[in-house]
Amino acid sequence: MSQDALSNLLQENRRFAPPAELAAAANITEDAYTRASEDRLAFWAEQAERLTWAKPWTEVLDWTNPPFAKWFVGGEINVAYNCVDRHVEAGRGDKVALHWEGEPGDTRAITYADLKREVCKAANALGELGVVKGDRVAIYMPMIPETAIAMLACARIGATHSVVFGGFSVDALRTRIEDADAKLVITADGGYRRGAPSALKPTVDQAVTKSVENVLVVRRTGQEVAWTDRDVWWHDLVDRQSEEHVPEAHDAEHPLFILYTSGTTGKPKGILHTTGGYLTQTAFTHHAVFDLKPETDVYWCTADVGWVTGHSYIVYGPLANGATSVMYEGTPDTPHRGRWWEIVQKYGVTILYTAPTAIRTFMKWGDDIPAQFDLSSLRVLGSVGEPINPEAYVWYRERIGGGRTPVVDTWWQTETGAIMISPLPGITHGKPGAAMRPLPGISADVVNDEAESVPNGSGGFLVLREPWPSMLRTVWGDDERFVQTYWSRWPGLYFAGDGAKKDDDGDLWLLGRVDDVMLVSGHNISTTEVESALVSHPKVAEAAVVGASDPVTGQAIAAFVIPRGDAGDVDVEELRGHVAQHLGPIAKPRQILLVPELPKTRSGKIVRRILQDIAEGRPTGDATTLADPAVMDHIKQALGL
Ligand code: 6R9
Repeated sequence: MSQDALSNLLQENRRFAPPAELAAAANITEDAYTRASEDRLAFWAEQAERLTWAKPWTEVLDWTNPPFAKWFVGGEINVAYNCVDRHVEAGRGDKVALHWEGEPGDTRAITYADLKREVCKAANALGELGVVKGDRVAIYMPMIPETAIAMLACARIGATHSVVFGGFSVDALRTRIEDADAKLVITADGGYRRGAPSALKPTVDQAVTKSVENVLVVRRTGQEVAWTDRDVWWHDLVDRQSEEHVPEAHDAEHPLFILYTSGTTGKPKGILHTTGGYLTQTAFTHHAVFDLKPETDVYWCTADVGWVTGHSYIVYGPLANGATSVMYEGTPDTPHRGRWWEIVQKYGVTILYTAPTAIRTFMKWGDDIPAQFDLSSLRVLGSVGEPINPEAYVWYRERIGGGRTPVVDTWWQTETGAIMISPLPGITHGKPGAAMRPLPGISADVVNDEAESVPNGSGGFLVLREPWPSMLRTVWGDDERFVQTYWSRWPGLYFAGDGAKKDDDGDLWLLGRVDDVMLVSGHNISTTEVESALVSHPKVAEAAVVGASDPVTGQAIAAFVIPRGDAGDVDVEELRGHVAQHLGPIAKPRQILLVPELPKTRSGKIVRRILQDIAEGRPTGDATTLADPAVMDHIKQALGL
């Protein structure tokens, strides 16, 4: 995105007030914003007090060497103790921490007391394998309780974990093992996906490098695995360990984990998160944004643990808060398309946190599916990963939330570690499609090319003005890249890489990655807004929009549309007219291609680069980060390529 600010095209006038009952008992009230703006550091110090520290900090923030921050300087804390032991010590050992549901229908209920035993045994097992504080451990696992147990065991002993998506290839896994110099890989024989065991161990066998001394293997599917001297079964090693393990206090800035962002170019960046600030902000935001009442809520985040959302909002935030969570291993359509709603009904889920890509898929599958289940337990719905289209927001609220539930659209990144911009369910009058305001203690802004704050009613670049507790501390092994990527565009500002606009009330709307913004006849147009206009047409299930080079307009808008129901029905001219009517003639797509699927990453983000190749008539590039590489064949087939 270059000179002129983003055109402010979309108009949305619907508003949803918080339910009175929720507002009356909300965890966070308006005064939190006031207190945080009066004294931001005192506000964060107050939030850090939710945790149990082994040694108090002497300074909240050391920002003398920006952009390298130190939070809660001198403080010492054990993350696993905070997520597990302290709840048991407080007499809540019998409370369920995880209702785990395997894809084939097997289940496990794990209480906080169970979790403590398992984490202690796993921590002792890591010790027996020679893993010590400061070592790196790669975790390549399906969605099973041992994944969370392994992460917590690492945190307990001070080993830094690097979770790699169970869907990633040999190359992706090897690069990550190598970059972090991992000493141990924790994996499983496989996991269940789409009704069948899907192997993991063979990928690890091909990906291990010199630094790896052992591979610790959980038996999940029972499938045949190759075996070497370096391999150790989890049940052989962990099961015979002592259930006692004394948690050592670690420095607030001790490295907790590395998580690689795929990025569209260059080698993946190992985003480094540390201990005290990360846990403070994940715990606070989980409490505030979801209005969590640990005694009565049943919380379910549907993300994969291999995504930052799984780290912060399946493992660390909810467990630090003593929540009861659901964890599900498999896909939403196995064995039937109502599986998620069956799970909500079965466990009485009260808070659901998922991604727009899933919501749009459910819209496509039809309203009658969720309607067959009792979803009346739900009281707060969350969204993350992409801008949520207004239509998807309203569908989610109506069809899943029965028209009662606030929808919180949460903006954040792997780099921010925790939620940064979001409505609060007891306060905010929600606007469909808007992430609304920065959370208390967070200072986000929208600026123009000159780093000037834009007035209400205009768009520009999303930036963060002040350091925050769960911010990334660096790119693993590459301080220079950390500074270059995030802090060099404008001195003193964190550049998030997203476009955003302020509406007339000053509320924030996210507009997609700035690399994806289209420049049509001199106007910056957001892919998100055109996609939302398309999705608001009753015959459109999903849409992805890219700028394709055009001799006349510089770039022209090319749209890929998944029709709802029968594609034969859809009149492409009508859709072009629909966009023009909603956003103005400048945003009318040059071409609309009807496709059966869209290329997406495992966390559900559309990979526009590949669609741009198609729109510009090139052979399509690297598809290795796609959740399902076969999608490209289906698209090409549908387009006769
Ligand atoms: C948590 C996560 C980060 C990028 C981010 C932005 C997009 C995430 C969003 C959103 C609009 C939201 N994004 N949440 N855009 N509204 N509520 O997704 O982390 O995988 O690192 O992706 O995702 O573009 O910059 P990560």
